[in-house]
Amino acid sequence: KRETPQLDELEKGPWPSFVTQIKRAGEKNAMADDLLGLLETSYEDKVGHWKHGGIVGVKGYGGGVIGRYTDMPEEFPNISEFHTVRVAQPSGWFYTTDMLREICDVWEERGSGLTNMHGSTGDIILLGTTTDQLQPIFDDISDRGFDLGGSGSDLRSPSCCVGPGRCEHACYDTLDMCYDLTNEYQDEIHRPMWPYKFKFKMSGCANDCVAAQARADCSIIGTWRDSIIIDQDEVKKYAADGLDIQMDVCHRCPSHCLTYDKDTQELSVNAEECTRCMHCINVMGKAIKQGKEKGATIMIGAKSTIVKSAFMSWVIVPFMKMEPPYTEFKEMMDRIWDWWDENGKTRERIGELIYRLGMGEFLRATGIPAVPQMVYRPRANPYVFWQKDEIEV
Ligand code: SRM
Ligand code: SF4
Repeated sequence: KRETPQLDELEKGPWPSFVTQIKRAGEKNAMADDLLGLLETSYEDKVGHWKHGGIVGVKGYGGGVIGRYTDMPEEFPNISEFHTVRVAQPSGWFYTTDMLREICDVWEERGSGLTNMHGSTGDIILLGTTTDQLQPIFDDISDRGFDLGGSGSDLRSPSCCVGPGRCEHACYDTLDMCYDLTNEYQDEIHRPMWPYKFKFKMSGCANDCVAAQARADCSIIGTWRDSIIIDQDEVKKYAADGLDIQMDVCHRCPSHCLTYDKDTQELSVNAEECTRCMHCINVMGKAIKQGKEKGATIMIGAKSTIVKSAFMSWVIVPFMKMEPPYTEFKEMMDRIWDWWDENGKTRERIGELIYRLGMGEFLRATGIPAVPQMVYRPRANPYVFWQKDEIEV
């Protein structure tokens, strides 16, 4: 049995440990066992022992596999090649258990058996295989209806919230749109051709359960155009149950557009001021419903820290109907991608290009009309740092 005193420490916390899982996998898989040894060595040496190699992949695809090698191949021969395979997830991560078993069977036979369900872009991440197994893995998973996701300078696997599959807040069919865009943009996903990566994320409402606003070059956030609908009988029930409507709903409305009359127990809205943030609906879901004219707000530019800095996305279209085949949206995307492709420097994402050349230039080139909702980077940084005394343990 392999001794791993450093890694053992990581099993002692209150949460399930990835170390325990790798140990279990290591009992039957030599790659997983070598991975334990390499990780232990990394903790001893205080350096990572992974390196990038050349490009590896499968026939006809430029993305979907990330080449990984260790710099200690003599000590850990079973993971001298340890490539990651990104497999595009079904919209909203719905599977049958049979399908999951089949994926795992392929992976136990041809890889380390270790997965990351799911990676933070959304894919099924299969962690660690050798170059000669890549094509057979791809053939096996495509026989089962799966495909590789994106990596490198291409369109990354679009991802969406669970939307109408389970959630009454969904203002458009996020699952359908994610599936539709994935099929429409097969070339863009599989053939890296751009200055850098591009991500779509679809959330059915402003609760933004896939955190599109902080992570996607293009966020598609469900909303409605008309007024919220208030059911006064249900408002009275919330008041009777002890909800402090003035304090917990009106006071926390960001545009202060709600008025509550304590005597009549009636709630009213100044619809023009409502920003459709979802706060009141989250607190009083039975009494307040979204309007009837539903669609989405299109936002641009979110990304992480490399090159310029971390950006949150900002509005470019306050309201667009979101119905298949999403022609208006796709035509706009084509214009945006053309402009980015023409002008973007290597590794410059769309948000950074707009930052460099200016919003006016972007709007002129793409034909998107300027509107007051285009508040540029309403908050500049998605990271929130908590002070010690703000944390409840
Ligand atoms: Fe990422 C680079 C892994 C989601 C922003 N990311 C990398 C590299 C290639 C870095 C490296 O060489 O170690 C990692 C490849 C690891 C490997 O061997 O597989 C890597 N990123 C991942 C994954 C696998 C982490 C995870 O386990 O969840 C995620 C992809 C899984 C999937 O496909 O589902 C992953 N990366 C993200 C996200 C979150 C998201 O997509 O929602 C972000 C922030 C949003 C964004 O796109 O900015 C993200 N990864 C980055 C960046 C910074 C890019 C930037 O413009 O600021 C890099 C650095 C780079 O590209 O050079 C990066
Ligand atoms: Fe529901 Fe909105 Fe979350 Fe999607 S983002 S799952 S619609 S609450």
